[in-house]
Order: sequence, then C-alpha cells, then structure tokens
Amino acid sequence: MKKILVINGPNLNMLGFREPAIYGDKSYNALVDQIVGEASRLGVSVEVFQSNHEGEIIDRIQQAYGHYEGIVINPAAYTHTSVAILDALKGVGLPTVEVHLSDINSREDFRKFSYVSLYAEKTICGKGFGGYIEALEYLCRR
Ligand code: CA2
Repeated sequence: MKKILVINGPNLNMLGFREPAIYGDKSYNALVDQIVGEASRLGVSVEVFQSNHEGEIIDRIQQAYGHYEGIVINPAAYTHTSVAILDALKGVGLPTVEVHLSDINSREDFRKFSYVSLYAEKTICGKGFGGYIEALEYLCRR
C-alpha cells in the first residue's frame, strides 16, 4: 500500500476559529477526518502532521525518506520564507504536491512567491479542503 505523508504548517491548527472568509469555517480536525476518509477510499495509507515550528517540519520531511512514497505539504506562512523547507524537500527527493486553502496568487503580493513551488511537482491553490483530496488523488495515480 502506498504511504503518503501530509504536512501542515503554522497556524493551520486554528482553522475554523478565525478568518472563515479566507480559510472556511471547518476545524483542523474536520480537515484531518476528510484526508483520512479520502485516503481509505483511495486505498492509500496516510499520516497527517501539523507543526508551528519550522525545524519540526524539516525533521519530519527528513524522516519521510525511505518510509513514504509521496508528500502533500501546506507549509502555510513558511511557503513564502523557507529555503530550509525547500532544501529538505529537495534532499529527500519524494514526489511532492503543494496545497494552499486560499488562492495565494490573488492575495497580498508577499504571498505570491513560494519557495516550495520551486520543487513541488504540482501546486493546488484556492480549492479549500478539496485541494488536499486532489493532491492525494494525484499522488495515488502517479
Ligand atoms: O492558503 C493557505 O493554505 C496558506 O498556506 C495559509 C497560511 C498563509 O500564510 C499562506 O499564505 C496561505 C496561513 C494559515 C493560517 O491559518 C489560519 C486559519 C485560521 C485562523 C488563523 C490562521
């Protein structure tokens, strides 16, 4: 069975509590439930990890080497700042899909650049929770 690691970056654990107009009104647990449900429908094994700390995200990416066949990552604010996360993804070399709940291209200018996009095979933006589902389907078919 294919094993996929889903990584969510800082503040995504706050989903549903604030900014519903941008990120929707469903909770982080609802997102995890949806990802786990979709994985079982697709017949893949999934682990979902969230951290507010850049180093923990890098550790998790490094540990994925040899244990997972693909990564789905929403690096949240680190998308726009983290060369270290980009380097970690390049280092493990796993097929990676970048997901953003909102459409980062139609928001503030500082959100338009993504370091992770320089490595990710595919970037899905502005589709809410559906972006994670599309990412899992993509890695499954690949
Ligand atoms: O659209 C996305 O998924 C983002 O990765 C979300 C990040 C943002 O910095 C990126 O530019 C785009 C922010 C996640 C924060 O999520 C919150 C959710 C509810 C309340 C507060 C923050």
